[in-house]
Amino acid sequence: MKILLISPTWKKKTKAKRLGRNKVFKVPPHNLLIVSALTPKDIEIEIIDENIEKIDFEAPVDLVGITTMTASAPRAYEIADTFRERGVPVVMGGIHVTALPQEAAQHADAVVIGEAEGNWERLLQNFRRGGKEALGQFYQSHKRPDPASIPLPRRELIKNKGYLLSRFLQLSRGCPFDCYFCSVSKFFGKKFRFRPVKNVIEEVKGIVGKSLKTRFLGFLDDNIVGNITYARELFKALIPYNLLWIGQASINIARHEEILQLAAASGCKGLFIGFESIAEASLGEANKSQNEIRFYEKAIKKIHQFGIAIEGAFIFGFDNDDKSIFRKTVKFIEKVKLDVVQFSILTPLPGTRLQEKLEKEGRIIDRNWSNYDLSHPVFQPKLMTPQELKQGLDWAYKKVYGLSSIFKRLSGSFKGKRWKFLGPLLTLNLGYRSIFKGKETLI
Ligand code: B12
Ligand code: SF4
Repeated sequence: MKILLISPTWKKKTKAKRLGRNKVFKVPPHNLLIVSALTPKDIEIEIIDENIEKIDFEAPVDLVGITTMTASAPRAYEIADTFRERGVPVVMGGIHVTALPQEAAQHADAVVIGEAEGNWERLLQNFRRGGKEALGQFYQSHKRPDPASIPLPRRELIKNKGYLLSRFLQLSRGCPFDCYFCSVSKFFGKKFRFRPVKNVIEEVKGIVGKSLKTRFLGFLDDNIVGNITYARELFKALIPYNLLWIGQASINIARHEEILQLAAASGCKGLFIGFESIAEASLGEANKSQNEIRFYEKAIKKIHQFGIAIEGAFIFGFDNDDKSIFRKTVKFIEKVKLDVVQFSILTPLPGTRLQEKLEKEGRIIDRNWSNYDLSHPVFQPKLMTPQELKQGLDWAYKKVYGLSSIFKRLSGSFKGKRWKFLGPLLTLNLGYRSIFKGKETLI
C-alpha cells in the first residue's frame, strides 16, 4: 500500500512571488513527518511539499492525506477534488479542517479532527480492513495525546528536498493563554503538554552533527519558555551538544536572567517574539495581558545583551489602531533595533474569538480563505478603511526593509554578541526585502 501526504502551497498565484521561491523561509512540514511516523512501517509513504515541488496527480497511490492551514485550504480542497475524481480516497487533517470539519467533509472521504495521534492509526486500521467504504467521516479523540508518546518525525522522507534548515523539533503542545486572534489554545488546548526532556535529547542526539548546518536546530513551539522549570531543565540538557538554535518565546523571558543565560549557553541565537502592538489598548483588546509595553525596550536590550537576536511580530488593524499606528510602530522598531520584523494584518481565523466577535458585528468582508494569510484585510477595521490597512502594512514593510532601516537596526548588533550572527541576520533581512520591495507608498 502507498500513501501520499501533501502539504499544499499557500496560494497558486503567489507561490512564485512570495515565500515559495525564497529558500530562507521554507520549513519542512513537521505535521506530515509525524503522521508518517504514526504509519505502520509496511506502508510506503511519500511526502510532497507543494511549496517546493509539483504534485503528480497520476501517481499510483492508494490513499492521499492533506494537511491544511486556513490560507492553504482552497488549494487543499482543489487537490482533494482532483484525486477523488480519479477515485483515490482523500483524508484531510490540520488546524483549518479541525475548526471547520463539515466544510472539509465536502472534499474528503475522512477528516481527522485535532491531533493525529490515535486517530490516524484507527483510520488506517479501518482502511486496511475495508478500503474507502470502511472509513468513518470524522476521526476525533476525546483525550489529548500524551506528549511522551509522540513519535520521532520521519525526517528521512524529506532528505533530498533541499530545505535550507531541516532540523525542526516540537517540544510541547497547548498554550495557557487565550489571545483572541489565535487558534492555538483552541486547537491544542489551554494546558501546556511537554515532551520529557530525555525524549527531546534522544531526538537531538539522532540529528545533530559536527558541521554548522547539522548543529542548527529550530524549535516550533509557540513559547519555549512557557514553563520556566521545563525551560531550565531543557537548556541545561542541551548545553553539551554545541548547538545553534532558534525558537519562539514570550517577551517575559527577559524577566528571568538565569533562563536567558542558560538559553544563550545552550546555543540560542534568535527568538521570534510576538509583541503584537505598541498600543496598550490593542493588547487589552487582544487579551494579551502577558505583554507589558513599558517593559519592551528594557527587555529587548536584555535579550540582545546575551547575543540573542529578535524577530519581532506586530499586528495591525485592532479597533484602536488609526493610521498613525504604522509610523509609530516603525519608529519604535528602529529605536529598539529589532533584528528582523514580521507584520501581519489582524485576521479572523476560523474558530477564534476574534472571528466570533467580527461575525456578530457584521464586519467580515471577505470569505475567501486564501486571503486569510495575514497580509490581506478581510474585515472592516474601525478607524481606517481596509485599503488603508493594506497600504499601511505595505508601507511599514517597505520602510523596515529599506536599506537604511536594515543598517540602522543591525548596527545595534555590535553592542551585544549578535555580530557573530550578522551573516544570517542580513540574509533574513534581505530575504524579506526581496519579497516586499516595490510595494507602493501611500501614507
Ligand atoms: C511552523 C509554522 C509555520 C511554517 C509552516 C511549516 C509547514 N510546512 O508546516 C511557516 C513558517 C511556513 C508557516 C506559515 C504560515 N503560518 Co504557521 N505556524 C507554524 C507553527 C509555529 C508550527 C506548525 C507545526 O509544525 N506544528 C507541529 C505539528 C505537529 O502540529 P500540526 O501542524 O497541528 O499537526 C498536527 C495535527 O494538526 C494533525 N495534522 C496536521 N496535518 C495533518 C494531515 C493529516 C492527513 C492528518 C491525518 C493529520 C494532520 O496531526 C499533527 C500531529 O498531531 C504553528 C503554530 C502551532 N502551534 O502549530 C503556526 C500556525 C499553524 N501558522 C499559522 C499561520 C496563520 C501561518 C501563516 C498564514 C502566517 C504567515 N503569513 O506567515 C502562514 C501560512 C502558511 C500556509 N501554508 O497556509 C497559524 C494557523 C492558523 C490557521 N487557522 O490556519 C498557526 C496555528 C499560528 C497561530 N498562532 O495562529 N507556519
Ligand atoms: S498568540 Fe501565542 S500566547 Fe497567545 S494564545 Fe496564541 S500561542 Fe498562546
